[in-house]
Amino acid sequence: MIPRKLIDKLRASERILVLTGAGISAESGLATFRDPGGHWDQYRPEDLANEEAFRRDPKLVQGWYAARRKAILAALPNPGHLALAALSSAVPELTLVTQNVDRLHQRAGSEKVIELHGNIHQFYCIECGLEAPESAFSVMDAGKVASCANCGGLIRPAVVWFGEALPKQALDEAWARAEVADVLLSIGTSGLVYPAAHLPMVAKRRGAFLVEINVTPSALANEMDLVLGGKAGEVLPALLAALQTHKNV
Ligand code: BV8
Repeated sequence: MIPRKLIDKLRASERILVLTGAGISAESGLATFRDPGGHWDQYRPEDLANEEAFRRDPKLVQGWYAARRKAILAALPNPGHLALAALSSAVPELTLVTQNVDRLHQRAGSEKVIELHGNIHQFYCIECGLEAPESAFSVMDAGKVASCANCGGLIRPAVVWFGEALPKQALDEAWARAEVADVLLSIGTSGLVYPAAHLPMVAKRRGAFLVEINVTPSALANEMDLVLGGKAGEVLPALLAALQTHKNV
């Protein structure tokens, strides 16, 4: 299942960059965004993941994020997350950049995770910035609008919405790592959201070997040197096992 060429590339690699998307959390039972039955099935991105939509219908958007947060807290890292965490100790240097906001990589043991789109575990007041207390989640779970105890402003998730800039430090670091990567693994992402979807191109321009792991070809598949069709939770453990087997030869 794992081409020898990829094993050789990984064994010779000094710096690996991994970019993940919602697909790596699918086997933890979490909906993706654009697959059938995914988050966007019922809504369009513009309906939920942007500030105008939030201010227009805070109950809908808060309720959607609170429900996702609840599902994420009940979910467990899957073999794909765990294999990536183990991979980072099987190679000289691995940088993990994620578009996901679920923090399952961290729960799987990945230590250094660059979060391009923020995280769903923290909420804050859109007016004064005060971090929301735990009690705000029960208000949202009850279908009510949670507002700030300090100034009455609306409470929002600490994620990056459409039209919002990505965290500068995360973006700069991801770009810097892409420019020196010799292998890039793009895992479980449709490659449709920018600027995250630029990352593989940055690495490619600098000569990196690009690999995609996805159940269906993404929008970036034609740019890849190797496309491995399959579930991240199956391909990544096989990749780790193959690397460890060949390591001993
Ligand atoms: C910005 C919020 C500027 C958090 C999200 C036209 C052209 C190019 C760009 C644009 C454009 N018009 C507008 C833009 C910019 C826009 C954009 O890219 N739009 C797209 C849709 C065209 N980008 C932005 O607005 C970004 N900000 O540009 O700001 C700026 C600069 C300075 C100052 C001010 C402003 C902000 C982008 C972030 C938006 N936030 N979500 C949340 O709610 O989670 S995006 C959302 O999509 C998620 O964050 C998600 O991470 C992201 C990407 O989706 P994927 O992770 O790839 O998930 P998806 O469902 O799409 O795909 C899943 C994949 O997994 C599939 O391929 C599937 O086959 C695969 N899969 C499924 N199961 C498995 C699997 N693979 C392996 N194993 C499995 N088991």
